[in-house]
Amino acid sequence: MSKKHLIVDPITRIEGHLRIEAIIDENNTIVDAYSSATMFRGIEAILKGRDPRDCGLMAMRICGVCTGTHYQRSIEAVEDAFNITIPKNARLVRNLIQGALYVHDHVVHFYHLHALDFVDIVSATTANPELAAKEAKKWANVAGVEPFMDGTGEFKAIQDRIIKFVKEGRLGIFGNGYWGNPHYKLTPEQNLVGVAHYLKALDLQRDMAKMHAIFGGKNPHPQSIVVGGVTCVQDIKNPARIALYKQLLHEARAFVKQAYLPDVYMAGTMYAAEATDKSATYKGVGGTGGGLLSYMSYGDFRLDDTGFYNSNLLFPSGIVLDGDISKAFDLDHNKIAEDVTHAWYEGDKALHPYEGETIPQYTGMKKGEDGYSYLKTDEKYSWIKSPIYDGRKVEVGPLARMVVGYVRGDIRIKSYVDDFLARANLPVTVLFSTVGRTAGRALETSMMVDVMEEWVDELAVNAARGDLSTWTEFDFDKVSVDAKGMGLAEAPRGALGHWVKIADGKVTNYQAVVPSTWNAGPRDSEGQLGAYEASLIGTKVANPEEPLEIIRTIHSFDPCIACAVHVLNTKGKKLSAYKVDPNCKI
Ligand code: NFE
Ligand code: MG
Repeated sequence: MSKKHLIVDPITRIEGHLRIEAIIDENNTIVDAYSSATMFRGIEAILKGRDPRDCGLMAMRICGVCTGTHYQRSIEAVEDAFNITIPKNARLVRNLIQGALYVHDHVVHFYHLHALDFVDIVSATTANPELAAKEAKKWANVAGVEPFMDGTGEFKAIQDRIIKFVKEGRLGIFGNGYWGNPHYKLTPEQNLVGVAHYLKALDLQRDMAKMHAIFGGKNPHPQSIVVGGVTCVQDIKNPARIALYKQLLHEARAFVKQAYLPDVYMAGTMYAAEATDKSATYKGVGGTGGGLLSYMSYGDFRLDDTGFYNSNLLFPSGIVLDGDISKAFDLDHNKIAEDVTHAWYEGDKALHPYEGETIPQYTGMKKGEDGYSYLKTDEKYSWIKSPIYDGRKVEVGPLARMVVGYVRGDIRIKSYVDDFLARANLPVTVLFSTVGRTAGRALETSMMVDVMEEWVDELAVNAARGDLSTWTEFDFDKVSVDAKGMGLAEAPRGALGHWVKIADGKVTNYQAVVPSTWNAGPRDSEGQLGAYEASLIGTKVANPEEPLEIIRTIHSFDPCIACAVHVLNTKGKKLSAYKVDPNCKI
């Protein structure tokens, strides 16, 4: 039998549009894979010619998911250009806004975008609710806590709701799952636990959005961050606002510790065989979905006020290569470049983001003999560029942050990772897998809800002492000489950089290289696979008609293609023209 060409397009339950083409052999094992962003869109172009103080508000419209992250990175790039440092309150508030985003984003990802790759919702209808309650208690106890949900009655009520939906054929958004696929490994009771927490997480994510808005002003796009600090001094002064933040954080913490983490122990254990299956890896370490095994973190969440690039960080920066956890390399931003050999843009050499160009050059798809359109994988095949670090492809994201922190010997990160592995009785190499990527995100969330309690207390104490400073005054006309700056830190999905060049008080070049660009990018000029592509190699697909394994691994990165694709035209060529009529009546 010859090789088969499998296409998953679009991959759903993500932000944006993503197409995966995978080549499977006669054993249904993936031997090659291509990741393609199929839409062209952009924000960076409209930043050119603007006042740099306005960039943040526009740059954050790159995405509606990781919103405040682009906002903050953009503001930091301008602060870096002008050498502006921010007051302590501003640092803490920014940490609290970002922290709320991380918790919101990771919980939504695990339950609403990813859980149904592990949890078979239809199987939950046959569960025994009493045993499900026991199962929930068992995994909570593994995590060292009591379960989030009360017990049998609550599980029964949720099961009755699902049975009703299934009987009436009203599965709604759950209607198109690959229910019954042999690569679903949980028992009916475990599936019921997963579905029950899925529904609980819907409430939680609403509260996390509120938390984000307390200091951010609103959600999804906050508005209280400005060059030099933050504007929410009234919220810092008001003990009731701080108390509300703490209360919502308390609720989030309970869910993360008593539902999310236990569910990750449960899934991690039930899917451990995949996570440690060496035959399914790209480079022979870890297990299914491991992929590149090279990780990069720019580092983030400043823990003191010694300056943007000098502070101690919650997530250390660094690079770990080829799954070698004996050493981490220091990050040198000069080694970052974007290659467009296989992306639909003009250009013949990899460029540093300060010099970045984005000139579209769409070369289309090819028609197969079967009449379907296929990517021209030898040529250009994606709207996402291919970022490289020192000529290497790397993975970014929560797992990368955990691995880099772990290898750096960061005490806090090491304690969360070691505790997880000890309780689950798993080796550290289990992290190099699809399940490990998902566990890494849960560990990060667990750490985040703990450290955010420290930050909010620090803020309350500082305000109570009378320090209400939130902004560093500067004279724009004096500082705004020709300058360039970068905001290099982290977003929920990984390393995020914004680079800005300024002349005569106006932006002359702007470039963002985002986490999903690093992970979802196509091959580079050397033919090195992107992180998504590499992660699929060696995976066995139980039923090619139902590519559950492909979706599961790609989802473990939490793709955001809206973020990954931007337009920038450094030559000032007109890309399109829009006329907005403010008096238009619809
Ligand atoms: Ni659109 Fe994003 C995050 C950024 S993308 S969600 O996290 O930056 O990869
Ligand atoms: Mg870009």
